[in-house]
Amino acid sequence: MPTPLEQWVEEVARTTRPQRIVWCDGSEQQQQEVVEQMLRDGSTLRLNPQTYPNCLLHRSHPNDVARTENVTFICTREKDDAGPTNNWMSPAEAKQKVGGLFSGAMTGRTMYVVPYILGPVDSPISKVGVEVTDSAYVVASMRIMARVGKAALDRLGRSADFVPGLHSLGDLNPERRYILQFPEEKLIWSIGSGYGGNALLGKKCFALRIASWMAREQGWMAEHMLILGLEDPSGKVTYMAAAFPSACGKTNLAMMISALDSQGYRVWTVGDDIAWMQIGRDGYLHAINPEAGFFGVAPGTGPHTNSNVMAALRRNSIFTNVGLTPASEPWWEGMEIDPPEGLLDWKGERWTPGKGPAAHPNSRYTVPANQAPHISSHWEDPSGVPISAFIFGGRRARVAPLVYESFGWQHGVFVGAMMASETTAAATGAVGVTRRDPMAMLPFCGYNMADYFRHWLEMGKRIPHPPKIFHVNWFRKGADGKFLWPGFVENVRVLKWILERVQGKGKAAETPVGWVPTPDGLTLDGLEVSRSTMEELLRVSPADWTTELEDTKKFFEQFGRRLPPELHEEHSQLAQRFERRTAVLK
Ligand code: OXD
Ligand code: MN
Repeated sequence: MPTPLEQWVEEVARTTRPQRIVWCDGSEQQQQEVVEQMLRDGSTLRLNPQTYPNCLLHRSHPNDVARTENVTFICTREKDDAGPTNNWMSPAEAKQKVGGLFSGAMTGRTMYVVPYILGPVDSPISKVGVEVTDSAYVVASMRIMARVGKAALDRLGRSADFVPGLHSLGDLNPERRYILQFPEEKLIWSIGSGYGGNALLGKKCFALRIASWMAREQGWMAEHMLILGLEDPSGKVTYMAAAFPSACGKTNLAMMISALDSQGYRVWTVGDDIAWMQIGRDGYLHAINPEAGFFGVAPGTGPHTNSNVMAALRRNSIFTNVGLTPASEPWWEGMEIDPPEGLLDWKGERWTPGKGPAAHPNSRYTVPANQAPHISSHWEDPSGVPISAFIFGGRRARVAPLVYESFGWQHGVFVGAMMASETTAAATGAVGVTRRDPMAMLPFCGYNMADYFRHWLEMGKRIPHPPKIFHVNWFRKGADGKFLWPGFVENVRVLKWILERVQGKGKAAETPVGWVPTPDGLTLDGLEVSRSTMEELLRVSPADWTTELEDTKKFFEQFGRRLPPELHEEHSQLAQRFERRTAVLK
């Protein structure tokens, strides 16, 4: 009797008609065969084996360099279950329309079957997925990003408890590109793109869109959050999870070198992009990192901004759409190395000054998590790590202060729900436009976000020791358009204040938006930031917040009566707090 997995693979092969089928066992030998295939495909090169051993450079099709949210759909029977912020197609229409594109799509190609586990191999929180793909690049990348092969098959056995994901490059024509999630049947279909966020189906499609649906059904949380541990001078480690939109520095924060290392504050990495969290027996929310690797944005990463990242990616890594030096080494803007003579850009063309960036702004490195120099000794703990603080954040030139603490869980959920950020190159479309991105989940929530907010509110009632909720903004700019806060290694100063607040310490002043550090509340020794800059960084401007309140109101309106009334309540309370303050000042 074939297993449910074998039956599904057979069915897929009947439709896609590959030349051959390869079951991925996760072995090194098979990985090398996959790499050979990538090299033969012509879009991948080996990097310098002395300086970047076992590293590859992959160049994608130039039209396929970022997530394509406009062709990403949530396919639920009822449109309202996908909600107003998701693209929707009915499952029947989606299968009819896109099923045709899969027909014969793998003719003459190899079909790889990639069984994988999201989460530590022996964790009860982990889950099994299986991706079928015709892209060798996807196979090699999945082997870094998830626990692939035999361990997954062993965990699955003859069970049907896996999330199937069907992927084909198709003809890479954006007109025929679709990323489809069917959360009711826990199924993923993706065609026409080889880009990580569209094609590594364990990542955004399963670990966020499908998992967020499962999490609501089953009473846990799947979030677009990094996980880090902050060690204090006593050696105690306090864990925090932070949600920032794509390309806003999650990987850098998770892998941060601490400017306060000499004072005994250091950061341990657990995850850089996704957190799955369940209430533990101790009453704390426990988080695992479902992934096994980091798919980080390369430009802007250098030895001064993040030497941990630079050290991590010196071996066994795949670089996508970065530049290439004549020494066969990767190159990108912000690497702090002058562009060498003979540099090739991300398309493989000769780069010259003035030609634009050599590396694509969304060029990436894919690196095994265990190569992070400060990987936490608990990063594969089956029961996860207990989370004491949630941190929301975005890129805001104005409005949001450097850091503030919410007044409690319900207010914190509102803070997350009104999050906004300037868009980045991680998704196609205009860059630098401010858009609301609740909990950094706008592109990743697999269901109606009004129900998602409800789920957050309900979780708060169930967690005996809920994390405290904070908001940060590393990206505030002065009148001259320059960033006010140095960011990177210095962000630990903000984490230290958060830790102190968690411990019931930390100096703070009450403002309408929440608790903000007093000017002497942050540890600033050794840092050259003037008092007036600090004041500007921590300023809560009523005029900016009036616009913010109006914009949030409009955003909330689209959810109609489905939006939890608690959020309207929080909205009017925030408005009233500003009104009261203005009245006092008058
Ligand atoms: C990512 C993203 O790649 O959010 O993590 O786009
Ligand atoms: Mn992400």
